[in-house]
Amino acid sequence: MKLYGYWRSSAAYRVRIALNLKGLDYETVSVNLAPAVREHRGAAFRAVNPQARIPVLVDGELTLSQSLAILEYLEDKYPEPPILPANREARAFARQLALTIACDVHPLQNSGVLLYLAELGLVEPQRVRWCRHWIAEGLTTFEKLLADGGASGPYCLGGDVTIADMCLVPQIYNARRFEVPLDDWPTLRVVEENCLKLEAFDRARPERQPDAP
Ligand SMILES: N[C@@H](CCC(=O)N[C@@H](CS)C(=O)NCC(=O)O)C(=O)O
Repeated sequence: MKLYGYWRSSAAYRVRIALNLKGLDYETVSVNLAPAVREHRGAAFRAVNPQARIPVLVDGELTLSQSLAILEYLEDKYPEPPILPANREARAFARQLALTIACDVHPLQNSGVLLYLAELGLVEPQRVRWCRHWIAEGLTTFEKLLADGGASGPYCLGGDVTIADMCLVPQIYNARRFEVPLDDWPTLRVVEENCLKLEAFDRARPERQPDAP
């Protein structure tokens, strides 16, 4: 398998964790998202993904974008170890948590959105404030959802890692990047700490990627 990604992409980070956890070998193809380069906007990468976004997983004849679709595909094709709970209600909750981040938090701070906000006239401190606002709102919701769901740790849904953890850990990485204080989310910090003790998460960290500076 081939994964088009970028060291600092949190959506690619989700997929790296799943691939590692399932013990799958893959080749990394780095697509440089840095504002000065924007390799993803060029014709070569658009031929891979017309949406000009990463991650993209290539598995034989299949070329698939959208990190959550990729996670579900990996789960279907390589079910062991599972990254979705067997219980229907828990599975729905794992998806709810994952989508809270993937649909409602992460898209508001990706590089294309931030560049467009700059075009609309928002200066850097305003753009950072924008990111911090949506990250804080999303993580507050996530913390409350875990508390209401009776979170007992060590991971979001108890003893097994799920797609919820795969979305949470990269989002906390982004929160740190934008210097969002994490004090209000003690449960999330503990889950992150527990996840990062696992080799699959540790090897997926941005700073451990071959294209990291
Ligand atoms: N919903 C997509 C989001 C993909 C996405 O926005 N990826 C970012 C990197 S984390 C990207 O390619 N950004 C490029 C841009 O915004 O122009 C997914 O989950 O895969």
